[in-house]
Amino acid sequence: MNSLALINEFLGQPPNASAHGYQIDHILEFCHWFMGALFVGWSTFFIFVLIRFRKRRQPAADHVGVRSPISTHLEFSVVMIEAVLLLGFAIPLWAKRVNQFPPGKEALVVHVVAQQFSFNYHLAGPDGQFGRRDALLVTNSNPLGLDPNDPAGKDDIVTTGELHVPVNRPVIAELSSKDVIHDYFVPAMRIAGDAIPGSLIPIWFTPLKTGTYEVICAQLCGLGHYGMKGTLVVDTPQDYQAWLKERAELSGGAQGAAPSPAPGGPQQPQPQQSKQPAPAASPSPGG
Ligand SMILES: [Cu+2]
Repeated sequence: MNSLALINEFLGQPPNASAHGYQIDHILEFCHWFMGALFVGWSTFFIFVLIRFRKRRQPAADHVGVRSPISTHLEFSVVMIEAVLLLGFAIPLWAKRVNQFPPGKEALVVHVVAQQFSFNYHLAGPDGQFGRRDALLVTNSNPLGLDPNDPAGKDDIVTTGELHVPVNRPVIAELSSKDVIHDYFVPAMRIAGDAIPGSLIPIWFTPLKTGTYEVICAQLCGLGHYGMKGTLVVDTPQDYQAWLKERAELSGGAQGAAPSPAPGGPQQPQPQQSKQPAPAASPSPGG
C-alpha cells in the first residue's frame, strides 16, 4: 500500500485482510482526501469572508452580492467529482459484491444467526448439508433449534462467538437473526451486512491473511449492543481442519440434546425423546 493510504490508518481503519478490501480502501482513500480538501477549502473561504466582509469595512449591506461565476463552477466541479465517485466506482464495486458470488462449491458457506447479544454460527459439516432448523426447538443448549431427527444435521457444527475460516478461500456468510435487526460487521474484511429476522442475506469475502479479527454488531440492537462482539479467526488450512475436528468432537451430535454416541460409532436415526420444545426441557444454568 502506498503512503496515500495513511489517511485511512490515521482515521482509525484497521489494515485490510480481504481480497476485495483494497478496492474499498482506494475509494475510501479518495473520499477522505477529497473531503479533507473540501474541508480546508471551505474553511479557508469561510474565514476569508468573515474578515473581508466584516462590519467595520462593509457598513452597509450589498444587495447584489456575488457577480463572479467562480462559485458556480466550483460547486459544479464538486458535484461532478461526487457523481464520478458514485457512478464510476462505488456502484460498480457494490454491483460486483452482490452479483458475482463465488460458486457454492468453491466457497465455505456458513449461516450466521444473530441474537441479543451474540453471533451464532452454523456449519454444514463433512456432508455439506445443513440440518433442518426450527425455532420451536431452540433451547439454551440448542441455540439454533437444530432438528436432532434430521440426518443432514448430525454432523453439523454450531458455535457461538468465534468462527474459524481457512485463508484464501471465499466465505459466504448467510445472515439472519433470531430476534431484532443486527448487523454482522468484520471491519478488517471490509464487509458488513444486516441480519434481519425472517430474511437470509448473503455476504461474501475472501480472507487473505491469517490472524484474529474483530466482529462487531453494527446496528443498535438493545442494551447489550455495546458488548455484541465476536472473533473471526483466519487459519491455515491445517489449523482450520484441526478446529473443525475439535468442534465436531465438542458437539459430538449433542445438538438438540441428542445423546451422543460412542466416538466414531455409526449413528442410527432413532427417534429422540428430547423433541418437545423446551422451556421445560432446559434446566441449564446461566440462561
Ligand atoms: Cu446486535
